[in-house]
Amino acid sequence: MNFHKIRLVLLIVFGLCVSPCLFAIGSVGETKDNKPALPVAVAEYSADDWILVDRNGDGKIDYALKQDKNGTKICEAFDCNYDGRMDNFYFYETGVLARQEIDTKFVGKIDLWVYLYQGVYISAYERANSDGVLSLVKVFGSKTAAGIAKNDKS
Ligand SMILES: [Ca+2]
Ligand SMILES: [Ca+2]
Repeated sequence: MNFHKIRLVLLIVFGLCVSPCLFAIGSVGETKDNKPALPVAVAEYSADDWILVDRNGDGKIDYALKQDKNGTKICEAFDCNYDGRMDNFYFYETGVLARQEIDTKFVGKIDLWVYLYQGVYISAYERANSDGVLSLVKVFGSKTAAGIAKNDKS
């Protein structure tokens, strides 16, 4: 096995370990499930499983946080426009931000997915139209799992 093949195998293994969600990235024109992975209605968030916060003091929950038994973040949901529906969702892997799903139009459907590398670098994003069809897919760099899969085929 030559150096390039060993490097490719190591990069793929690293990518699989760091951010498996990146392999969910689609392509323009492909239908994307634009339903949020978490409930939209703030009433569906139970204080048994979530830390609930009323950020603006109007008596309605608008932030929810789920942690594991060690206090590591698993996911967060925000109601950014305080209309009773969560519209901004953060998903963590081993406590590191891996993906954000946003309902940018506040209609109860996700239309923007942002994938992160090491919790801070945007490695890719996808945007869907109102029918859930991907209208924009952008993948950045070659240090991400998606970039390796896309660019490094040696
Ligand atoms: Ca509130
Ligand atoms: Ca909302």
